[in-house]
Formats: sequence, C-alpha cells, structure tokens
Amino acid sequence: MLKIVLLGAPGSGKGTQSEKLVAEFGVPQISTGDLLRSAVANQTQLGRKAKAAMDAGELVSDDIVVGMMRERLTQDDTANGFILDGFPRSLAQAKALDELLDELGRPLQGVVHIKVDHEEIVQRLMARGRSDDNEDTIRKRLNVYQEQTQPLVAFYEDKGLLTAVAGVGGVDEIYNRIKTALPAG
Ligand code: B4P
Repeated sequence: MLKIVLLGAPGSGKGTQSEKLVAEFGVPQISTGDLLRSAVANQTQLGRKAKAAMDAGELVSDDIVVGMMRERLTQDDTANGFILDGFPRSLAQAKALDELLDELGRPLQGVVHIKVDHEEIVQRLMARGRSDDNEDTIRKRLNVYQEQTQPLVAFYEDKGLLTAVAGVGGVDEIYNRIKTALPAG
C-alpha cells in the first residue's frame, strides 16, 4: 500500500522517479500530464479544451483536471495505492483531492517534495525537447508553479504529510532519498 503525491516543479523528475516507484511497489503512477497529453493526441473533447493551456505553459482548468482524476482514482487498479505525479497543482485541486480520497476512504499517506533549482530545470527541459519545452514556455511553467503550486508545500506541511528531498544528482541517488522519505506502512 502506497498512497502518495510527488510534488515538484515541471522537470523536477516526478515522472522519472514515478517509473522507478511503480517498478518496485507495483502501484499505478497517475500523471495528469500524461493523461492530458493522451487526450490531446486522441483529439477528445477534453483534449481540445486542454491543448491551448498546455501549449501556453498555463494550468488546465481545475474542473477538467479534477473530473479526470475522479474518474481515474475510482478505477480498480488503484485499490492498493497510487503515485500521483503532477496532481494536485493548485490549492483548489489539493482540497478536491482531500474530499475525493475521504469519500473513497483512502486518505493520503504522504507527499514527497522533489526540490530542484529553476536554472537546472531550464537546462534539463531544453535538452528533453517535448513540444512544450521551449525556453519561453518553460519559464512560464516555472512562474505558474511558483504562484499556484508552491503554496501546496505549506498546505501539506501543516497537515504533517510533507517530506522534502533534493532532486539533483543521479536518478538512483535521488530515488534512494525518496525511498527514505516514504511514509511507513
Ligand atoms: P507534466 O507532464 O506534469 O510535465 P513536467 O512537469 O514537465 O514533468 P516531470 O516533472 O514529470 O519531469 P520529468 O520526470 O519528465 O505537465 C505538462 C503540462 O500539463 C503542464 O504544463 C500543464 O499545462 C498540464 N498539467 C499537468 N498536470 C496538471 C494539473 N494537475 N493541473 C493543471 N494542468 C496540468 O523530467 C524532466 C526531464 O528531466 C526529463 O528529460 C528527464 O530525463 C530529466 N531528468 C529527470 N531526472 C533527472 C536528473 N536526476 N538529472 C538530470 N536530468 C533529469
């Protein structure tokens, strides 16, 4: 059983580290970024609504993302837990997640905050080269992170759920730090 959120700026390595957690703990990774990109690629109604915000480095609206997560978190494969990657990204999303997990009787065990300096992130994402990885959009995403997502650090700290790990160094080194930060049980 592992029910956690990986919190961190875009490009902090949430996706990279989630893959390793999935392989070791056998619970699904739920990435709102991946779900949204797949909706865009399949040209669904939701994808068409999300595309402009994603291209501009803005957050997709809370109601779209929360609706998508409600659907995903009620699927059977989450019975033994989940790794939330890139969700929540705003206080409204965090509060909606609390309500949803309360309803499901599966409260969050912990939040791991992966901390990486923003200049390092710009370098990493420019090297990755996804369609939203040009310098202007990356800087926009970092500003959005600062304004809308950073407040979640205090939100989860107040709940006693947050542990911070340094997200610089080798992928395995960071993974070991994350494992040490995982909640017991
Ligand atoms: P995401 O898909 O969440 O994209 P990300 O933040 O860029 O990815 P991540 O942090 O997982 O970084 P990764 O491991 O890939 O979001 C994309 C967009 O979707 C958002 O801008 C927004 O528009 C929308 N969206 C998503 N969720 C939303 C929500 N909840 N609400 C509203 N809108 C939402 O690593 C990045 C790079 O670094 C990779 O190239 C990787 O190889 C490299 N890397 C990883 N670890 C490294 C290390 N230790 N050293 C060096 N490089 C490393």
